[in-house]
Amino acid sequence: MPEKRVDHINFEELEKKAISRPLLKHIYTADPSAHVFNGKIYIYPSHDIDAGDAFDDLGSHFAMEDYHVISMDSPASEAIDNGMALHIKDIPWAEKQLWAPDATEKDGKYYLFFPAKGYDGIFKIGVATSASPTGPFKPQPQAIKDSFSIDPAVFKDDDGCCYMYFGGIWGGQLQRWRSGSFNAEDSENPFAHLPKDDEPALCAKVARLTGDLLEFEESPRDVIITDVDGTSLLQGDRERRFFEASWMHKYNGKYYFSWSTGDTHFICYAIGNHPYGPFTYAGRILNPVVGWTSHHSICEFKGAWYLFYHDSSLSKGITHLRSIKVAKMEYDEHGFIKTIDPYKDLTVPG
Ligand code: FUB
Repeated sequence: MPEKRVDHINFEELEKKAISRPLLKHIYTADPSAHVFNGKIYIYPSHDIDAGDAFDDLGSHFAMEDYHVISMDSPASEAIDNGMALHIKDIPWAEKQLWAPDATEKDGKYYLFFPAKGYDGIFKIGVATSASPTGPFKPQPQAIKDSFSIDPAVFKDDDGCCYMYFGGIWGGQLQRWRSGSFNAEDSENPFAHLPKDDEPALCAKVARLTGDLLEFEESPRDVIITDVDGTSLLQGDRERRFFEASWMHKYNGKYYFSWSTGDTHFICYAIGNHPYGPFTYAGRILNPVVGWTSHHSICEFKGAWYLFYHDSSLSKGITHLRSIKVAKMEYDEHGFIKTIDPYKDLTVPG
């Protein structure tokens, strides 16, 4: 993961052209998963810190240790930091790197899903529960059985069934699970075990959750993304292929799967007729932001749609010190999402 160049960016100009401001300034936050519970917006972000770990292609500099839940009465109102909701020291199986989380609600109970590296250096996904959307959350003693990789996003369909979408390549280790078990060979090389450029791209994964939301009810399936002609996107199609940051939302009865293209810095989406897909590539939601990563969520509030995302403008381009933001999202008459430029008349090169 080479640092994105920032020496050419005029941050004063960027600030003026930005379409939205950081929602919080007293802490750094990223990967915002937003939901409406009881008429209020709750955001479940990563809590970025500078732990002093050197920048590398595996993302070791993302050394987060806890989660804070953020609440807002509306997308225009003040964002409230509700304090620490879960700390890594309270998760028995997890050693480090609390990356992008998500949450859902069932029968008045709240579930926080999160990735972390275990003491064996392997990313797994855990779940913690609380009676309140803001926590504190009590983690299960073990990671979810058969879970792997990073970036869980839990989607509750209209029939109440919950599906977890997850996965991320390079430091997110998804490519190490291609044979069904973890391949530890060449462990410091983030590019080892990836498909070749002319092979179908590695897919995000989806699994339906059990009724108690604590386990997978089935083996994870591939989230297949095809071009309009029905062919799978290729690994070498770096401006469109899946990298990390899965999200699912439903609009007018269709399922919209969205993701980050990682090293090309776009948020893209594809549309399907079922939570399992397949999904047809439909376009870009967000052009590149300042900072290497791009990670988002999409949430409806009072009939309008919002994109929650992050950038590194507040930290003046430091990749692992990001700030969550929100912008209004619009669809055209055919249900396609209008691409958002995070800075008016200003392109941040990938
Ligand atoms: O925040 C750590 C990692 O960076 C996330 O898990 C990825 O999606 C990327 O945003």
